[in-house]
Amino acid sequence: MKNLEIASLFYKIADLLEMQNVKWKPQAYRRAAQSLEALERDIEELWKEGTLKEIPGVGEGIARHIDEFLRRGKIRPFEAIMRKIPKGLGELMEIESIGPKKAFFLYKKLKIKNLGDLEAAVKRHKLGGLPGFGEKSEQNILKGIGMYKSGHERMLLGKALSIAEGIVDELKKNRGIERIAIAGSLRRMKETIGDIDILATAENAEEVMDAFVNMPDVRDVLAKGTTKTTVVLNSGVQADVRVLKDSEFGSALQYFTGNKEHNIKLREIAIKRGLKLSEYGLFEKKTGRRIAGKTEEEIYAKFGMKYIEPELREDRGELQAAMQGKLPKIISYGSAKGDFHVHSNWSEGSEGIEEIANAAKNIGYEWICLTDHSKSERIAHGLDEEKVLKQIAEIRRINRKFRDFRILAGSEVDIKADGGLDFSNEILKKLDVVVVAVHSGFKSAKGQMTARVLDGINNKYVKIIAHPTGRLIGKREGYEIDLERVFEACAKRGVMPEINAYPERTDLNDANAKRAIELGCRLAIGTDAHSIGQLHYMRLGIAMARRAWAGGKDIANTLNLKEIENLLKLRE
Ligand code: DGT
Ligand code: CA
Ligand code: CA
Repeated sequence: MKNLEIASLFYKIADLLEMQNVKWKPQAYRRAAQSLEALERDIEELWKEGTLKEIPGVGEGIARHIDEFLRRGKIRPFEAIMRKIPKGLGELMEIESIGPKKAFFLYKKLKIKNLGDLEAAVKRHKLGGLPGFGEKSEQNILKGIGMYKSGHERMLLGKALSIAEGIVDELKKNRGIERIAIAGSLRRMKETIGDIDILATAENAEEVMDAFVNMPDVRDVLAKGTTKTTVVLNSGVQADVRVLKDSEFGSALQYFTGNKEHNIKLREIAIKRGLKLSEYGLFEKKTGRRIAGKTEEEIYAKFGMKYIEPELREDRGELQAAMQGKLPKIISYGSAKGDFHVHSNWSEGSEGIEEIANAAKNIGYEWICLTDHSKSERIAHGLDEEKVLKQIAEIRRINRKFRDFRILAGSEVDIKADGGLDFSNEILKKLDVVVVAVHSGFKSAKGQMTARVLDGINNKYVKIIAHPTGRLIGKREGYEIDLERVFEACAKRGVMPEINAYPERTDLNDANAKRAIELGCRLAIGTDAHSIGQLHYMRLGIAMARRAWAGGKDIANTLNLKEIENLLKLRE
């Protein structure tokens, strides 16, 4: 699939245009890129069908670029500009405080062409005093470089998952393939992934390995054998494929799923019982007789345990719980009946309200909550009072067209620096769901930020606190905040902390979400989708909930329309 390749090209084009101060167009390219990233079908199929323009955000001009790219492998008008601008400026813009304009400025002024140049310049204090670079800039940039480096050693779950599933689909075409599964941190649905681990059984291992190394996404082959092959993909991530004996598949899957600490503990339990557990099977120590190995279930069963879901295998007490028969029944994938956090084209999303509602209905949802930004979020085209009232009316009007489905009129309302909300109670009380969030002042002191958020959630109309820590993986650490106090207040007031499922947010993360539930909170999953294609991030949100040991009851998305209306006290 060329989807991601074209998306990243469009992001690049957007940045180039922004460097040259072009208005509007950058945003259009970014929207198209977002849609392409989230597109489930192969762009080339749509191209062949002539339906490119049905992709949200793809109009005449962008469709022409896609067409040219698929025919010629490049887009002419941009080739020339790209040649003038060094490639490394792309990584400069990954640093939080540096956008396209600053990157271009640094290049013109100091000949900074890449991160290495930038790091050297900062260390020699070349940036201090330049226009647009305040006193703390150098310090922040150094920190940003550090985060970039650590962030790029690991890939976001959302991205790695679609790459790995693409590989699995491709390998499955091989007739000899019998069983195949993703293992490792990816199977545990960890928020970031070091490398991709895939296990298979096959009639002919060599054929499978040939098919693997010949995939177009493979950049380098590091090692190729009949039991294990390791490659580097175009995205820079490593992927291993192992081909195993059928009798060992379960024990290998258990072993390579990890995590390592879970495995070590389980092996210790085995030893105490006179058994030996390895990737090759579970054996009696004395006789060497194999007693399990074909499936994971039979291995855990030999220890008197129920099957432990991979998301729980993090050595957080799951083995003790399993031994005592106290494993939680965690929320299942596909059990969400709605999404609490979605943007429409009234603010920074790609599609209109009705289109989003229809897409949600097609997923099988019974409700969806639209949460465009409030007025302070100017960059994201936040709605002012007049517009928000108009939007509520529009939602009510569209709702009349649906039976057994409802669009909830929500808003993602800014908690301002003084703890006040961006809309007055007059407006808030007209909304079905008030979601509050912090979008500024990320460097505030812990006490100040905690007080600000507590003020926000203590407003009686508030139902959800979105992305409660504000972190962006690989870009920005969360702000300092006393989450214990926030969760306690949420539990008391019936405010739901969000698990924001947008891949680079994943906020709350697993550990924080687990703590929130322990303190009595119910959680709300929001995809923060900016286009219909991103609604499927729900799966990543549920993954985090599963890693937080959440049951269906702990997550409000499992409520049907009636139950949601009761919970939110919505009249018809
Ligand atoms: P990653 O790739 O860094 O996101 O994390 P994992 O968990 O996928 O780790 P990886 O790819 O190094 O290894 C896959 C699994 O193999 C790991 O979760 C557990 C198992 N494993 C690796 N090394 C060891 C080890 O030294 N001892 C044991 N017991 N298991 C190991
Ligand atoms: Ca791995
Ligand atoms: Ca590995």
